Amino acid sequence: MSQTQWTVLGAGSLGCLWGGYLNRAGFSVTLLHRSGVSAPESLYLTPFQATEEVAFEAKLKSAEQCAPGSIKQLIIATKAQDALTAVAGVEHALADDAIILVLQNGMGAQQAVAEKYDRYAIVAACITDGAFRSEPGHVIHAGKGISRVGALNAKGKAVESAVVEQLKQMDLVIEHCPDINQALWNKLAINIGINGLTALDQCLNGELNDPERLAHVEILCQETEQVMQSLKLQIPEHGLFGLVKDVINGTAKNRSSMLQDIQKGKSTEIEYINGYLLKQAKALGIPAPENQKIYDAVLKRFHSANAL
Ligand code: NAD
Ligand code: KPL
Repeated sequence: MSQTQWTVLGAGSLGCLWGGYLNRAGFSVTLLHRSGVSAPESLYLTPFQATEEVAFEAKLKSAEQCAPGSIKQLIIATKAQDALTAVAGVEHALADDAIILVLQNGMGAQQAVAEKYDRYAIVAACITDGAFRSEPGHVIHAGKGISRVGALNAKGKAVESAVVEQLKQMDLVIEHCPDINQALWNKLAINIGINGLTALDQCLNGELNDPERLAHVEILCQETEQVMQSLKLQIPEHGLFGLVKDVINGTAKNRSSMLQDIQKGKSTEIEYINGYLLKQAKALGIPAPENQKIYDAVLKRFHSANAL
Protein backbone atom coordinates (compact mmCIF):
# COMPACT_ATOMS: atom_id res chain seq x y z
CA MET A 1 0.00 0.00 0.00
CA SER A 2 1.30 3.45 -0.96
CA GLN A 3 1.99 5.69 2.00
CA THR A 4 1.86 8.80 -0.15
CA GLN A 5 -0.15 11.35 1.73
CA TRP A 6 -2.93 13.65 0.67
CA THR A 7 -4.45 16.29 2.92
CA VAL A 8 -7.99 17.25 1.98
CA LEU A 9 -9.19 20.62 3.27
CA GLY A 10 -12.98 20.59 3.68
CA ALA A 11 -14.94 17.53 4.81
CA GLY A 12 -17.90 18.28 2.54
CA SER A 13 -19.26 16.31 -0.42
CA LEU A 14 -16.25 16.51 -2.74
CA GLY A 15 -13.73 16.44 0.11
CA CYS A 16 -15.20 13.15 1.35
CA LEU A 17 -15.57 11.84 -2.23
CA TRP A 18 -11.94 12.41 -3.15
CA GLY A 19 -10.71 11.56 0.36
CA GLY A 20 -12.67 8.31 0.18
CA TYR A 21 -11.51 7.30 -3.29
CA LEU A 22 -7.89 8.27 -2.50
CA ASN A 23 -7.91 6.15 0.63
CA ARG A 24 -9.58 3.23 -1.19
CA ALA A 25 -6.72 3.50 -3.73
CA GLY A 26 -4.19 3.06 -0.92
CA PHE A 27 -3.21 6.64 -0.10
CA SER A 28 -2.93 7.92 3.43
CA VAL A 29 -5.52 10.69 3.82
CA THR A 30 -5.90 13.50 6.33
CA LEU A 31 -9.26 15.24 6.23
CA LEU A 32 -9.32 18.75 7.67
CA HIS A 33 -12.68 19.83 9.03
CA ARG A 34 -13.57 23.35 10.06
CA SER A 35 -12.23 24.30 13.45
CA GLY A 36 -15.06 24.72 15.94
CA VAL A 37 -17.14 22.16 14.01
CA SER A 38 -17.04 18.59 15.27
CA ALA A 39 -15.33 16.03 13.05
CA PRO A 40 -17.58 13.46 11.32
CA GLU A 41 -18.01 10.41 13.57
CA SER A 42 -17.56 7.91 10.74
CA LEU A 43 -16.43 8.00 7.12
CA TYR A 44 -18.29 6.11 4.41
CA LEU A 45 -18.36 6.31 0.63
CA THR A 46 -21.07 4.88 -1.61
CA PRO A 47 -19.23 4.35 -4.91
CA PHE A 48 -21.06 5.14 -8.14
CA GLN A 49 -24.04 2.78 -8.66
CA ALA A 50 -23.06 0.67 -5.62
CA THR A 51 -25.84 -0.50 -3.38
CA GLU A 52 -23.78 -0.44 -0.20
CA GLU A 53 -21.50 2.10 1.37
CA VAL A 54 -17.90 1.23 2.15
CA ALA A 55 -15.86 2.58 5.03
CA PHE A 56 -12.76 4.65 4.39
CA GLU A 57 -10.05 5.88 6.70
CA ALA A 58 -8.70 9.36 7.19
CA LYS A 59 -7.02 11.18 10.05
CA LEU A 60 -9.48 13.86 11.09
CA LYS A 61 -7.99 17.17 12.20
CA SER A 62 -8.54 20.89 12.07
CA ALA A 63 -6.02 23.15 10.33
CA GLU A 64 -4.53 24.38 13.62
CA GLN A 65 -3.63 20.82 14.58
CA CYS A 66 -1.33 20.42 11.55
CA ALA A 67 2.39 20.62 12.35
CA PRO A 68 4.59 23.14 10.46
CA GLY A 69 5.79 21.76 7.13
CA SER A 70 3.64 18.62 7.43
CA ILE A 71 1.42 19.13 4.36
CA LYS A 72 2.99 18.06 1.06
CA GLN A 73 -0.07 17.48 -1.13
CA LEU A 74 -3.17 19.53 -0.36
CA ILE A 75 -6.61 19.45 -1.95
CA ILE A 76 -8.76 22.52 -1.36
CA ALA A 77 -12.29 21.09 -1.30
CA THR A 78 -14.23 24.10 -0.06
CA LYS A 79 -16.75 26.21 -1.95
CA ALA A 80 -15.16 28.89 -4.15
CA GLN A 81 -15.94 31.71 -1.70
CA ASP A 82 -14.08 29.91 1.12
CA ALA A 83 -10.98 28.78 -0.78
CA LEU A 84 -8.57 31.66 -0.10
CA THR A 85 -9.41 31.82 3.62
CA ALA A 86 -9.08 28.04 3.86
CA VAL A 87 -5.57 28.06 2.34
CA ALA A 88 -4.55 30.91 4.67
CA GLY A 89 -5.63 28.72 7.60
CA VAL A 90 -3.16 25.94 6.67
CA GLU A 91 -0.34 28.12 5.35
CA HIS A 92 1.79 27.46 8.47
CA ALA A 93 1.68 23.71 7.74
CA LEU A 94 2.65 23.76 4.05
CA ALA A 95 5.99 22.15 3.16
CA ASP A 96 8.24 24.36 1.00
CA ASP A 97 7.65 22.09 -2.01
CA ALA A 98 3.92 21.60 -1.35
CA ILE A 99 1.46 20.93 -4.17
CA ILE A 100 -1.97 22.56 -3.89
CA LEU A 101 -4.85 21.14 -5.94
CA VAL A 102 -7.92 23.38 -6.31
CA LEU A 103 -11.21 21.89 -7.50
CA GLN A 104 -13.78 24.67 -7.16
CA ASN A 105 -16.62 25.28 -9.60
CA GLY A 106 -16.62 28.50 -11.57
CA MET A 107 -13.52 30.65 -11.98
CA GLY A 108 -11.72 33.24 -9.92
CA ALA A 109 -11.16 31.36 -6.67
CA GLN A 110 -8.59 28.97 -8.17
CA GLN A 111 -6.81 31.86 -9.92
CA ALA A 112 -6.76 33.87 -6.65
CA VAL A 113 -5.10 30.93 -4.86
CA ALA A 114 -2.61 30.52 -7.73
CA GLU A 115 -1.74 34.22 -7.62
CA LYS A 116 -1.34 34.50 -3.85
CA TYR A 117 0.46 31.15 -3.42
CA ASP A 118 2.55 31.18 -6.60
CA ARG A 119 5.56 29.94 -4.58
CA TYR A 120 3.82 26.53 -4.45
CA ALA A 121 2.87 24.21 -7.32
CA ILE A 122 -0.81 24.88 -8.09
CA VAL A 123 -2.86 22.36 -10.06
CA ALA A 124 -6.59 22.62 -10.83
CA ALA A 125 -9.21 19.94 -11.37
CA CYS A 126 -12.32 20.63 -13.45
CA ILE A 127 -14.83 18.08 -12.19
CA THR A 128 -18.13 16.92 -13.68
CA ASP A 129 -18.90 14.15 -11.14
CA GLY A 130 -21.81 14.66 -8.77
CA ALA A 131 -21.67 13.87 -5.05
CA PHE A 132 -23.71 14.64 -1.96
CA ARG A 133 -23.63 13.82 1.73
CA SER A 134 -26.43 11.84 3.35
CA GLU A 135 -25.00 12.74 6.78
CA PRO A 136 -21.66 14.15 8.00
CA GLY A 137 -18.82 11.97 6.68
CA HIS A 138 -21.13 9.84 4.49
CA VAL A 139 -20.83 10.66 0.79
CA ILE A 140 -22.72 9.29 -2.17
CA HIS A 141 -21.14 9.34 -5.64
CA ALA A 142 -24.33 10.10 -7.56
CA GLY A 143 -23.09 11.08 -11.01
CA LYS A 144 -20.11 9.68 -12.88
CA GLY A 145 -18.16 12.38 -14.70
CA ILE A 146 -14.61 13.30 -15.62
CA SER A 147 -12.00 15.22 -13.66
CA ARG A 148 -9.66 17.11 -15.96
CA VAL A 149 -6.44 18.01 -14.21
CA GLY A 150 -3.82 20.57 -15.26
CA ALA A 151 -1.38 23.15 -13.95
CA LEU A 152 -2.29 26.72 -13.06
CA ASN A 153 1.28 27.99 -12.63
CA ALA A 154 4.85 27.17 -13.69
CA LYS A 155 5.61 25.08 -10.61
CA GLY A 156 2.37 23.21 -11.19
CA LYS A 157 3.46 22.41 -14.76
CA ALA A 158 6.54 20.62 -13.38
CA VAL A 159 4.44 18.26 -11.23
CA GLU A 160 1.12 17.90 -13.11
CA SER A 161 1.98 14.58 -14.76
CA ALA A 162 3.06 13.04 -11.45
CA VAL A 163 -0.11 14.34 -9.78
CA VAL A 164 -2.28 12.91 -12.56
CA GLU A 165 -0.54 9.53 -12.25
CA GLN A 166 -1.39 9.43 -8.53
CA LEU A 167 -4.99 10.55 -9.06
CA LYS A 168 -5.51 7.95 -11.80
CA GLN A 169 -5.17 5.27 -9.13
CA MET A 170 -8.58 6.34 -7.81
CA ASP A 171 -11.70 4.70 -9.16
CA LEU A 172 -12.65 8.00 -10.83
CA VAL A 173 -12.14 9.12 -14.42
CA ILE A 174 -9.07 11.37 -14.36
CA GLU A 175 -7.67 13.01 -17.50
CA HIS A 176 -4.57 15.09 -17.91
CA CYS A 177 -5.60 18.44 -19.37
CA PRO A 178 -2.74 20.49 -20.84
CA ASP A 179 -5.07 23.51 -21.26
CA ILE A 180 -6.96 23.62 -17.99
CA ASN A 181 -7.95 27.27 -18.58
CA GLN A 182 -10.02 26.22 -21.61
CA ALA A 183 -11.62 23.35 -19.69
CA LEU A 184 -12.51 25.66 -16.80
CA TRP A 185 -14.06 28.17 -19.21
CA ASN A 186 -16.17 25.46 -20.89
CA LYS A 187 -17.46 24.34 -17.49
CA LEU A 188 -17.96 27.99 -16.46
CA ALA A 189 -20.10 28.53 -19.56
CA ILE A 190 -22.26 25.54 -18.58
CA ASN A 191 -22.71 26.85 -15.04
CA ILE A 192 -23.48 30.36 -16.37
CA GLY A 193 -26.24 28.93 -18.58
CA ILE A 194 -27.81 26.70 -15.94
CA ASN A 195 -27.11 27.55 -12.30
CA GLY A 196 -28.53 31.04 -11.78
CA LEU A 197 -31.72 30.39 -13.75
CA THR A 198 -32.47 27.11 -11.96
CA ALA A 199 -31.89 28.80 -8.59
CA LEU A 200 -34.14 31.75 -9.38
CA ASP A 201 -36.92 29.60 -10.89
CA GLN A 202 -36.38 26.78 -8.35
CA CYS A 203 -36.48 24.27 -11.19
CA LEU A 204 -34.66 21.11 -12.25
CA ASN A 205 -32.01 21.45 -14.96
CA GLY A 206 -34.34 19.75 -17.50
CA GLU A 207 -37.06 22.33 -16.83
CA LEU A 208 -34.84 24.91 -18.54
CA ASN A 209 -36.13 23.33 -21.78
CA ASP A 210 -39.25 25.44 -21.32
CA PRO A 211 -39.06 27.82 -24.37
CA GLU A 212 -39.18 31.01 -22.30
CA ARG A 213 -36.37 29.83 -20.02
CA LEU A 214 -34.37 28.46 -22.95
CA ALA A 215 -34.43 31.93 -24.55
CA HIS A 216 -32.63 33.27 -21.46
CA VAL A 217 -30.12 30.39 -21.58
CA GLU A 218 -29.39 31.31 -25.20
CA ILE A 219 -28.68 34.97 -24.39
CA LEU A 220 -26.43 33.97 -21.46
CA CYS A 221 -24.52 31.71 -23.85
CA GLN A 222 -24.22 34.43 -26.51
CA GLU A 223 -22.75 36.87 -23.96
CA THR A 224 -20.31 34.23 -22.69
CA GLU A 225 -19.33 33.32 -26.24
CA GLN A 226 -18.46 36.95 -27.04
CA VAL A 227 -16.18 37.14 -24.00
CA MET A 228 -14.56 33.80 -24.77
CA GLN A 229 -13.99 34.77 -28.42
CA SER A 230 -12.43 38.03 -27.33
CA LEU A 231 -10.08 36.08 -25.03
CA LYS A 232 -9.17 33.84 -28.01
CA LEU A 233 -10.65 30.79 -26.31
CA GLN A 234 -12.09 27.96 -28.36
CA ILE A 235 -15.85 27.72 -28.79
CA PRO A 236 -17.23 24.17 -29.00
CA GLU A 237 -18.19 23.07 -32.51
CA HIS A 238 -21.94 23.47 -32.01
CA GLY A 239 -21.59 26.69 -30.02
CA LEU A 240 -22.00 27.23 -26.30
CA PHE A 241 -25.79 27.10 -26.56
CA GLY A 242 -25.51 23.61 -28.12
CA LEU A 243 -23.11 22.53 -25.36
CA VAL A 244 -25.34 23.87 -22.59
CA LYS A 245 -28.48 22.29 -24.12
CA ASP A 246 -26.67 18.91 -24.16
CA VAL A 247 -25.83 19.29 -20.46
CA ILE A 248 -29.40 20.39 -19.64
CA ASN A 249 -30.67 17.19 -21.30
CA GLY A 250 -27.92 14.99 -19.84
CA THR A 251 -28.60 16.26 -16.30
CA ALA A 252 -32.36 16.85 -16.73
CA LYS A 253 -33.30 15.40 -13.35
CA ASN A 254 -30.52 17.22 -11.42
CA ARG A 255 -30.99 20.08 -9.06
CA SER A 256 -28.08 22.40 -9.90
CA SER A 257 -25.53 23.02 -7.16
CA MET A 258 -26.80 26.61 -6.86
CA LEU A 259 -30.38 25.48 -6.37
CA GLN A 260 -29.16 23.00 -3.73
CA ASP A 261 -27.18 25.74 -1.97
CA ILE A 262 -30.11 28.13 -1.73
CA GLN A 263 -32.47 25.33 -0.63
CA LYS A 264 -30.02 24.61 2.22
CA GLY A 265 -29.84 28.32 3.07
CA LYS A 266 -26.16 28.49 2.07
CA SER A 267 -24.47 31.26 0.12
CA THR A 268 -24.03 30.54 -3.58
CA GLU A 269 -21.01 30.57 -5.91
CA ILE A 270 -22.63 33.28 -8.11
CA GLU A 271 -19.62 35.59 -7.66
CA TYR A 272 -17.42 32.93 -9.32
CA ILE A 273 -19.90 32.09 -12.10
CA ASN A 274 -21.90 34.99 -13.60
CA GLY A 275 -19.87 37.39 -11.42
CA TYR A 276 -16.61 36.18 -13.00
CA LEU A 277 -18.04 36.57 -16.51
CA LEU A 278 -19.14 40.12 -15.66
CA LYS A 279 -15.64 41.09 -14.48
CA GLN A 280 -14.09 39.76 -17.69
CA ALA A 281 -16.78 41.38 -19.85
CA LYS A 282 -16.26 44.74 -18.13
CA ALA A 283 -12.48 44.60 -18.63
CA LEU A 284 -13.04 43.88 -22.33
CA GLY A 285 -15.80 46.48 -22.78
CA ILE A 286 -18.36 43.83 -23.77
CA PRO A 287 -21.96 44.35 -22.58
CA ALA A 288 -23.43 41.39 -20.67
CA PRO A 289 -26.87 42.61 -19.48
CA GLU A 290 -28.44 39.14 -19.11
CA ASN A 291 -25.59 37.96 -16.88
CA GLN A 292 -25.93 41.20 -14.89
CA LYS A 293 -29.67 40.54 -14.45
CA ILE A 294 -29.10 37.00 -13.16
CA TYR A 295 -26.22 38.08 -10.92
CA ASP A 296 -28.22 40.96 -9.39
CA ALA A 297 -31.34 38.83 -8.90
CA VAL A 298 -29.43 35.99 -7.17
CA LEU A 299 -27.64 38.46 -4.87
CA LYS A 300 -30.85 40.29 -4.05
CA ARG A 301 -32.89 37.18 -3.33
CA PHE A 302 -30.39 34.83 -1.73
CA HIS A 303 -27.52 36.81 -0.21
CA SER A 304 -27.59 39.27 2.63
CA ALA A 305 -25.92 42.60 1.79
CA ASN A 306 -22.48 41.55 3.12
CA ALA A 307 -22.60 37.78 2.47
CA LEU A 308 -20.03 37.74 -0.34
P1 NAD B 1 -19.67 21.34 0.51
O1 NAD B 1 -20.35 22.55 1.04
O2 NAD B 1 -20.33 20.01 0.62
O3 NAD B 1 -18.24 21.20 1.19
C1 NAD B 1 -17.38 22.27 1.46
C2 NAD B 1 -16.79 21.99 2.83
O4 NAD B 1 -15.73 22.90 3.06
C3 NAD B 1 -17.80 22.19 3.97
O5 NAD B 1 -17.81 21.03 4.77
C4 NAD B 1 -17.24 23.38 4.74
O6 NAD B 1 -17.50 23.33 6.14
C5 NAD B 1 -15.77 23.20 4.45
N1 NAD B 1 -14.95 24.40 4.69
C6 NAD B 1 -15.14 25.68 4.28
N2 NAD B 1 -14.15 26.47 4.75
C7 NAD B 1 -13.32 25.66 5.47
C8 NAD B 1 -12.12 25.90 6.20
N3 NAD B 1 -11.58 27.12 6.28
N4 NAD B 1 -11.53 24.84 6.82
C9 NAD B 1 -12.06 23.60 6.74
N5 NAD B 1 -13.20 23.32 6.06
C10 NAD B 1 -13.81 24.35 5.43
O7 NAD B 1 -19.31 21.66 -1.01
P2 NAD B 1 -18.96 20.59 -2.15
O8 NAD B 1 -20.21 20.16 -2.82
O9 NAD B 1 -18.02 19.59 -1.63
O10 NAD B 1 -18.22 21.55 -3.19
C11 NAD B 1 -16.85 21.92 -3.09
C12 NAD B 1 -16.45 22.57 -4.42
O11 NAD B 1 -16.52 21.57 -5.45
C13 NAD B 1 -17.43 23.67 -4.89
O12 NAD B 1 -16.73 24.67 -5.57
C14 NAD B 1 -18.36 22.94 -5.83
O13 NAD B 1 -18.99 23.78 -6.77
C15 NAD B 1 -17.38 21.98 -6.50
N6 NAD B 1 -18.02 20.81 -7.08
C16 NAD B 1 -18.91 20.07 -6.35
C17 NAD B 1 -19.50 18.94 -6.92
C18 NAD B 1 -20.47 18.07 -6.14
O14 NAD B 1 -21.11 17.22 -6.76
N7 NAD B 1 -20.61 18.22 -4.84
C19 NAD B 1 -19.17 18.59 -8.24
C20 NAD B 1 -18.25 19.37 -8.96
C21 NAD B 1 -17.68 20.47 -8.36
O1 KPL C 1 -22.14 21.65 -12.57
C1 KPL C 1 -23.34 21.67 -12.43
C2 KPL C 1 -23.86 22.28 -11.18
O2 KPL C 1 -24.99 22.02 -10.80
O3 KPL C 1 -23.09 23.05 -10.58
C3 KPL C 1 -24.26 21.19 -13.54
C4 KPL C 1 -23.41 20.70 -14.72
C5 KPL C 1 -25.14 22.32 -13.98
C6 KPL C 1 -25.06 19.97 -13.15
O4 KPL C 1 -26.11 20.24 -12.29
